[in-house]
Amino acid sequence: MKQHYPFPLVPLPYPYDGLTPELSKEILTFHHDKHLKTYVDNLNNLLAGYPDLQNLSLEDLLMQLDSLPKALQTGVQNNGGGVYNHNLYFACMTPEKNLKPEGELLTAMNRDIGSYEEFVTKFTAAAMGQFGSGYAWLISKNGSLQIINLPNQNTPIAKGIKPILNLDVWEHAYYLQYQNRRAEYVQNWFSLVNWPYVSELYLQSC
Ligand code: MN3
Repeated sequence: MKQHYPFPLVPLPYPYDGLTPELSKEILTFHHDKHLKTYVDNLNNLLAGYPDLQNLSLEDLLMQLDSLPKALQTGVQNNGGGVYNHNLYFACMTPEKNLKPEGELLTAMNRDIGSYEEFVTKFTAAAMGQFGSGYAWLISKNGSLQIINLPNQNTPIAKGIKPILNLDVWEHAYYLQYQNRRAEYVQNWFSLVNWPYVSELYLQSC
């Protein structure tokens, strides 16, 4: 994720039909090729006229929102956040179903959240409690785990907090398959989580 301008459309790390039946090929195709691509294109268009910002990574742009030119701040927050958040969301899923957290991540989860089962309950509550569009997040503050939710394309990285897992609950993430049944989408998503990858991000955050 240490790319800079022009930001690429990062390919899905699995085939478009790799997450069926929990997420249909149609959803993943629209979500990646249309929604994410739009954020990438918008971000690149925004930065096209600012050569001095073109060497900054996405993380740096998002962490320095307040020091960017005023005309860019909202656009980078929405579109830069859109790119960062989607890249994490897609990377945190895998066709290898029903994995569970292990090792140091599980130890931290048991200590800070209670258990894996408690994690599922609380993360579901965060995802369901996000009114309108946004994400549920698992964040690590120097190794200490916390569950939060944020609206729109806001991202914890803007506050210098390392996110290690997120769940997109914008309607575009599930509507084509689940219509208004966000709860069913959230429930099914847990079986897709790429816990080995989340563990890697967790260890980097400590
Ligand atoms: Mn989305």
